[in-house]
Formats: sequence, C-alpha cells, structure tokens
Amino acid sequence: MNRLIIVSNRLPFALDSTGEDLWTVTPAVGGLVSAVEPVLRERGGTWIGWPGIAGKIPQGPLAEATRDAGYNVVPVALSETERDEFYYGYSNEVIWPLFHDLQNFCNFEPAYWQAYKQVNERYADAIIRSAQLDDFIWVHDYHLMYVAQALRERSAPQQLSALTFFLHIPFPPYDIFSKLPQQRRLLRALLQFDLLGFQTRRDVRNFLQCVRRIMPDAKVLSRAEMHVIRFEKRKIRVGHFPIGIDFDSFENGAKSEAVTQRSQQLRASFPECQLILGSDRLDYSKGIPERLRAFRNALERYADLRGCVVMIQIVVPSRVEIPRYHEFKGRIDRLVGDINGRFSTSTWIPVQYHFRGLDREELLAHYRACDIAFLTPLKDGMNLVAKEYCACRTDEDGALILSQFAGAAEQLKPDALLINPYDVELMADTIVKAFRMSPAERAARMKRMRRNVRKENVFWWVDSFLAAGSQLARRVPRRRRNL
Ligand code: GDG
Repeated sequence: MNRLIIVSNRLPFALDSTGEDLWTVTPAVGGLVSAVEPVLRERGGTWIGWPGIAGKIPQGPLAEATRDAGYNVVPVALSETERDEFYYGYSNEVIWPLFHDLQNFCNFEPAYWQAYKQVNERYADAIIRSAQLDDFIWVHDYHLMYVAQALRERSAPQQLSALTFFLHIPFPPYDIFSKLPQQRRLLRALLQFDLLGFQTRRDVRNFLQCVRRIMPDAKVLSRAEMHVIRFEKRKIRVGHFPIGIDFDSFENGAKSEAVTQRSQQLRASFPECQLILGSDRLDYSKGIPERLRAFRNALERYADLRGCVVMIQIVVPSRVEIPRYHEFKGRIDRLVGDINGRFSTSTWIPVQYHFRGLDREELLAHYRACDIAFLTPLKDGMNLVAKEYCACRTDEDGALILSQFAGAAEQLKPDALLINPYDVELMADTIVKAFRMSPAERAARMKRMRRNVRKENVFWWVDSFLAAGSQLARRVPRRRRNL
C-alpha cells in the first residue's frame, strides 16, 4: 500500500496563543477534517497543513498536539498578510462564494491571486520536502488548486506516483465560473493533477463544461463513470466520489450510555414537542436565515405547530474575521429574536439558539433526540450533517428535510424530503409534512437512508478514490528515495 500524504489548508487542529508561551490546541470543526481524520488515523501517513496561527509556529506545542495523532504532521507557516490575502482573501472572498453560486459576495481583489499562488508554492515545497517515491499525494479543497502547477514548475511530478485532488465544495456552472478573472489560469492549474475528484455528477458536468468552453486545447473523452481529459500530452481522469462519514463511529457513539442519557434529558426538557434540528458552521451558504424564515412562516400559517415544535439551531462560529460573516451573524440573531419575540408563551420558546460548537457527545445527543433535521444550504458540496443525523438515528426514526442543492441530495433523494431553500412557503409546508408524517413512513425512509450512509461511508469513499488514483501509479526510477 502506498504511503498516503494528505495536503489541506488546515491541519485537524488549531493552535492559539493565550499569552506569552501559553498555547491552546482546539480540534478543527468542519467537513474535511471529520472525513479525513479517521482515515489517516487508521492507515497512518502524513498530513501537511497550516495550524491556524499566523507567523512562526511554536515547535513545543505542535509536538505536544500531534504526539498521539497516529500520523506525521508537517506544518506550513503563513504570515499575517498571507493569511489575510490567501485564506480570507482569495480562498474565502473569491472562490468560496463563487463556487457556491453567490457571485455578488465575491471580492475580486487582484492582489489576492498573487498571494494564492505564493502560498500554494509553499505547500508544493512542503510536499517536496516530505514525500518519497511512490507516495500517494492527495491534495484537498479549494485553497490548494494551484499546488500541482507549482509542483510541475519545480519538476517534481516525475518522481511522484500519483498527484490527485479532491474538491469538497461544489464546482459552479460555466456562466458563473467564467466571472472569475483567473478562469483560464485556474483551470490550467487543475489540469496539472492526474486525478480530479468531485462530490457529485453535477460538479463533474459543470467542470467538464468549463474545460470544453475555456480550454480549447483540452480534449474531453467521456465515459460512463470516469472521464478522461487529454491536455498537454497528459491524461487527466475526472470522476465523482461522494464523501461519506465514519458510520460505525457515529452509530456506536449515539448508542453509548452517556449520549443516550443526554438525549433523554434533552427530550424531557421539551415535553409534548417535536424537535427540529439545524446545525451548521456560521456560513451564508448554509441557508440559515432562509430556514428561520421558513420556520416563522410555518408558525404563522399552521397554528397547530405552536406549542408543539421547537427548533434547535446550532451555529458554530467560523471565519468571523471576515466582515460578511459578522454581518451574517447579526441577521441570524435578529431573526431568532423576532420569532421568539412574536410567538413565545410563558411555557414555550420556539427557537433554541446556540452560537458555539458542541462537544461530540452533545452533538450526537442532539442528533438522537431531534425528530426532524432541517438542513437548507443554498448550495453545499455534500453536507455531512445530513449523513451524521441518519447514522445517529439508531431507533430508525427521524425525518430529514434537505436542500436539493446539497450534494447529499443526490444519494438520499428518494427518502429525504427535498426542498428548494429559496422557497420559504415550500419549506414551511415540508416542516408540516415531516411533523405529521406517520411513524411507519418515517421509519421506512430512515431505514433506507441509513443503509445508504452505512454502505457509502468514508472508508468506501477513500477506497474508491485511491483505487481510481492507483490506476495512475506511474513507473518511476527507484534510484532516488527522497525527492
Ligand atoms: C465542507 C463542504 C462537505 C457541526 N456542528 C458541530 C460540529 N459540526 C461538524 C459536523 C460535520 C462538520 O462539522 C460540518 O460538515 P459539513 O459537510 O456539513 O460542512 P462544511 O464544514 O462546510 O464542509 C461540505 C464537507 O466539506 C466534506 O467534504 O460535505 O459540503 O462545505 O462533520 O459534525 N462538530 C462539533 N460540534 C458542533 O457543534 N464537534
């Protein structure tokens, strides 16, 4: 088995300074880490990434944080300017909104692109320093789309057996992607990988459409499941690999004594009520205001819901340094205030709102206790919360309301209640449908969704990606062990 090298913008934990020589280590929250960490822990390998602090990386706290990880950690340092222009700038003010079809949120500041390239080159250098012959290099996500180009500029790929990339977020259609000032340069950079993985068929279709229209020198040969692009005398494979979760660990966690007790407590705090759960990182792509408006609309139009449903909305702080995220939190706060102000009674408060991350036990207890998960992203690469909710429903109860624009909808479509997050009334009607659904129908739907999530789990995802990548493994001279 080839050694696995994971390369992602963030390491699975963040270091933070709390005073002179005082450091805290916080596990990172987010879909990429949730998916990749269990895999690397099981297989071993190396994780290259940024530990979340600008400037010099303190070696002692880093060694402490990674001692029991079960894999090697190679940190990449970013200066404050690089963090601002590469991470907050190009990655999160250009690519993130554009790839989620929110072009009006983009800030196409020219300086950001230079920083993006420069930081991607730093990651390429870290790969060159850490990788050995036959290592399987797996680069993740939208922050690092230029890494293969940077490696080729350094003549490194001749020594690497597979240079692969997976995009965790959606890939936009041509009409949106073509707004990007660096559209050609970015596509050319992506075509320097040997294998490109996307979450869904829709993302692959969008990507191929962009290649056909923007890169006339590239020839796309489409097959059933895997596509091949010929470009600059090379073949690039392109496929969809829907990411999964570590099903067993969620299921077992949900069955544990502590989670069972906590979920019973939670239920007992809201007697006679069905619980509706929303749980997301603070992000405008997750459709949180739309969800709250739908809940408000449902309470306005369906009197029988009042006093009988409680919506628990967990918002995990994220990217709050970006002004748009800060303003966005204000919108959520105001909506929650409005709903609670209008509908609360002396014995019932309709929205329970937590602006903080929950620890794992608490999160699992919420998944287990809530009758309905209400997940309404405007666009989402996959949405792991939907899958985690199913895995934790060990009683096979629970209804899932899911945005049709989440990647997970492609897999869970017949059994999840799909909604358009821009259609507030449809969402309100769907809340009522889930609320009134018979236990037998809920159970039948949940059983099928659980079967799918169990089968297409994170290890299945990794295996299918690595299998596609290993077909590329090139014969390389064995003389040099290190690059
Ligand atoms: C990106 C793509 C794609 C949530 N609340 C808490 C908490 N979480 C964890 C969940 C889940 C993760 O965060 C969120 O994952 P998502 O997939 O929903 O969303 P993104 O972070 O935007 O992830 C996404 C994903 O990458 C993987 O490819 O699915 O489309 O945008 O795992 O459990 N974790 C803890 N406390 C919380 O309160 N500990």
